[in-house]
Amino acid sequence: LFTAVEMAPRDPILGLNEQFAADSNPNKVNLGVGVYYDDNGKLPLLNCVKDAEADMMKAPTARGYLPIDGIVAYDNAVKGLVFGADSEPVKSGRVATIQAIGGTGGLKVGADFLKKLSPNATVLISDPSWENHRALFTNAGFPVESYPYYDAATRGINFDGMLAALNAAAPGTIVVLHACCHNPTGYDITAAQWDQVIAAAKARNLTPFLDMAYQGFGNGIAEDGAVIGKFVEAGLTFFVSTSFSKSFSLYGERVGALSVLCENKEEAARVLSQLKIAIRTNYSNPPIHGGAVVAAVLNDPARRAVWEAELAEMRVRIKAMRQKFVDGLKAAGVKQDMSFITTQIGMFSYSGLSKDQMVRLRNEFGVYGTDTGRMCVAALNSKNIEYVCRCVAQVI
Ligand code: PLP
Ligand code: TYF
Repeated sequence: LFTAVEMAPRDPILGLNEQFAADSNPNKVNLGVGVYYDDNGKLPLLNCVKDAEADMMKAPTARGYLPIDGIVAYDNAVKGLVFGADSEPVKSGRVATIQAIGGTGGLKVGADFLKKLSPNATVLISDPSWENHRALFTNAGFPVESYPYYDAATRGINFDGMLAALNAAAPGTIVVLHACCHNPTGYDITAAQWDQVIAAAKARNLTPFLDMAYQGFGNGIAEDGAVIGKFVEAGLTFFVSTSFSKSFSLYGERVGALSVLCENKEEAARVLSQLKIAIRTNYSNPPIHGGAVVAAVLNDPARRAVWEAELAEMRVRIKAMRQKFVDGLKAAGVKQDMSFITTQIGMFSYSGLSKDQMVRLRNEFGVYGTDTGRMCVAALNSKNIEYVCRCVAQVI
């Protein structure tokens, strides 16, 4: 049966982790995968999470099946976070939200639902994008194409190209947009440019699918979420996937969500019923723990304040590391202007380094980034920054 099975290629990002683990270089630094580490190089366990879990342990409960769409208090907290607790869509009940297995699960449930709804649609993702976007929508049965995004020549966004592609897209095209902290480039479009994207989506009758994997990592929870409000204001119906992997440092608990903004409450009920079919036929219902923890934090004012402070601390530390990276590269002798690193936002920096340079960094110095030149600046810290700057300077 399996004799003809071919070896599949490794995930270009997660595969780096395996290579990193096997590297015996004592100075090695992993800037490959998008994970936030604190200044001691440790994966944080947030105090808000610890506190919620300690409370749960005081009164352990049995584990029945959750409803197909997950914990109600969790889904409601997600709605509040994404749309605003007092927003019109939440108050009028026209958001259908389900608890998903990570942000990836939210994308997958949305993709499966969309395939039934719009079987002949094409999916557009940014060029470049998180590679799993392409794989996931391809596996759901869609042709996946891309819209221009990164412009290597100007170290920025080819916004004219992006807009032209959206304006040329067939009605019904599903457009995957990074709500904030674009992965992999670190470049987000401006508020004024979002307005133009929204106008194009409206004029061309496109289906926006906002991937919000980093809410709070850019400029703040509300600031990063403001783009959702713009889509609401424009009167569009659209999809939003949420991930708490990074913002709660709960990567392995697989906590995420999918929200679909509908025309009205009755439509949202019908949409929710179809999302449940997609869930049932994939994994039946979600796991409890991660969702229960996030709900216990978001729905408790004191814990939520702790979370917001801890998230802010992560955000501020990343920004500080960006500045240190720019300064350190200069001090290490890099002549070219690297200040673009501080105009990027979120976990990643598209460094502009070539594949050859990235391979050298890995093989000669044990500094791991992706072949595309992406580095996770959220893994830099006061102990490894100087070494990384020296190594990058050498390959430049
Ligand atoms: N979308 C983007 C843009 C991401 O970078 C990630 C990263 O993990 C995800 C989705 C998936 O999130 P999760 O790990 O919660 O599935
Ligand atoms: O882009 C990243 O590094 C994160 C983590 O298949 C990730 O989003 C990477 C690859 C993948 C799943 C998650």
